Formats: sequence, C-alpha cells, structure tokens
Amino acid sequence: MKIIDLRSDTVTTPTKDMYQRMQEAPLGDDVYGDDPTVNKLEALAAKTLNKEQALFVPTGTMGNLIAVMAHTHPGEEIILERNSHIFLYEAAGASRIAGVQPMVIKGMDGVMDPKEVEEGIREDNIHFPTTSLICVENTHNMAGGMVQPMNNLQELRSIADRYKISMHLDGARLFNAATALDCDVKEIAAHFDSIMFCLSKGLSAPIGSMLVGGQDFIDRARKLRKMLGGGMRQAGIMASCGILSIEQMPRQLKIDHENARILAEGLNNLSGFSVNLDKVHTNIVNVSIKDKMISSEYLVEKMKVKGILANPRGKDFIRLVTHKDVILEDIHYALKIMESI
Ligand code: TLP
Repeated sequence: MKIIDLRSDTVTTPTKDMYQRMQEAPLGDDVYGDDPTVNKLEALAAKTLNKEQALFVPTGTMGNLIAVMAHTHPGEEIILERNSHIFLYEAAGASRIAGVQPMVIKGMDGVMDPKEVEEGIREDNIHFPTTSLICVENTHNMAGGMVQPMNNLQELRSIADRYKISMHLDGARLFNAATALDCDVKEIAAHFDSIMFCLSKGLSAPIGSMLVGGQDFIDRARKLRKMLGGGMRQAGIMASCGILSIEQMPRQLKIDHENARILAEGLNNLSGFSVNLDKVHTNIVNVSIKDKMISSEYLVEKMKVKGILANPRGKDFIRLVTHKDVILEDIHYALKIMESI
C-alpha cells in the first residue's frame, strides 16, 4: 500500500547528496572544537543569519532550552505565546530546567499584541520576578504555519529594547517564514538576539538544529549544551547534511508551500472538511472536521488504514504537513482518498 506521510516535515529523509556528503565529511571531536564540518556548518549558519556565531545542537527543543537558560537566571520570567511550542510541547523544560516562570500571552493566530506584551513586563518591585526574555515563534506551528507579520516583530523589538529585555526566536521553520514573505532570513533574524532554526524539518537533514546569536551568547550556550549532554563528538556526519540543508533545501520550501495550498483548496472543496485558506501561509494545513460526531483521532485512524498519515490537532482538527518526500502526485492521491472517507 502506498503510504503518504503528512504527519510532519520532521519525517523527511536525507537527500542523495546528503548521504554522499555523510560518507566523505572530514571529522574530528567537536567537544574539542576539532570537527571541521561542524565548524563549517556553524560559520555558514551565522553568516546566513548575519549574526556573530552559531552552535549545532541535536534538536530544536534543546536549542530553545539552551537559549532560555543562556538569556535568563532561575526565578526570572519569560514572555511566551499561549500556543507556542516552548510552552506547550517542550515538557516544561523552561520551568523545570531553566527554572523560569512563563508569562503567557494569548495571541491571535500566534501573533502577540505588543501592548499585551508590554503590560506583561514586570515592574521593578520586591514582589515580582524580573522579566528577562520575550520568545516568538515563526512560523507558528499551532496556528497552522502562519507567518508573523514583520511590523509585529519590529514593535516587539522596540519594546524589548526599551525595557532591555532579550528576544529569542523559535524559528524551527524560519526558512518557511522567509520563503512565504519572499525575504532573506537575515531580515527576520535582525529582530532577535538569538534564533533557533531546525535543519531536520523541511530542510531535510536527518538530525540537528542551529542556535545562532552573538559571541557571548553562543559561548554561554556552548557550555550549557555540554551540561545538558548535547556535546557531540564526530558530529560532522550530521553537520554535513546541515550544510546542504542551508545551501540547497530552502528552494524546496516553495514547492512544499504550493503543495500545501493545493491540498488545502482540494480539502476545502470536499463536503466533510473545511480549511481557512487565508491561514495557509506555508507548509502546514489545519483541517477542520465538519461532522462533530467524528473525532480527530477516529479520522486519523481511518486515514491510516488507507495509507494517509496525519496528526490529530485538538478534537475537531487534523494537521497535515507537506515536505519534500510528498510530491504533487501524492497530494492528488491523498485528496482522492480523503474524498472516499
Ligand atoms: N515540532 C514537531 C512536534 O514537536 C510538534 C512537529 O511535528 O511540528 N519549535 C517548533 C515550532 C516546532 O514545531 C518543533 C517541533 C520544535 C520547536 C522542536 O524541534 P525538535 O523536534 O527538533 O525538538
């Protein structure tokens, strides 16, 4: 049976070139700073985002946690969007390991109102924790891959500057955001003190994310990575793929976005589903199930039997994600199957 895996872009397998590069990558012990391939990837990531330094980390979750730890002290507070990945999906690492308290702001499609962010910043008062970080997610996963408007980022930046607070970007899908805005990733990165972006999603590397920022920040981050057990040895095997992710894979994202739109429009034309097409900005499609008697879990199971893999999102939605291992023909095939469900 043909399987079409739309659960996530994390399921992408390495490209042929990546397999080739893995075999040939010059290696060394990266904890000693000796792996030339990791060093090359870190320099490339820093240059691509126009920042001083970068650090190769095993996962996006670890990259975000290290960023929170490097920007804060235990007992401080960080401002986060209510549906952000750091708040919802990272097993409370920021609270448990970094020891910070989240101040959550409910955004509109993941976009925080700058006024509410400013109101969330604590005054200097003996009773209050110090606010030390604002986190933004772009694209916003729970909002269905929606892109944060550039003027919103500018407004948040000016607040952060006014209050001398750092800003971190969970840019797991930063390159999808830049593709949708038709801008350079540097333009988005410019608003932030640190950025995490994933190599292992639409950019198709098997493993790894990058943490990017200033020299001091990355020096602290490198030590924290070691403390958390993320100091890797001949990591150039993986970094070799990451180099190709940055050099070659961003152009694939345009295709992924086009496929997501075709999928969204096709599903919206079917009687059982609806998709808010205005909210399909990138490679994620949140699909609403019209029949409220059918739960998302039930639907996902039914689809699985027919070879279409998806993730439930709440009770009434499923999430479909396009990526390089799902081609246009697969999208049309998936639509046919969905019509028969
Ligand atoms: N997201 C995964 C799941 O964890 C939900 C997915 O399938 O979308 N930030 C954002 C915005 C993410 O979407 C993810 C992964 C991460 C961070 C964490 O990255 P990893 O999986 O590398 O730890």
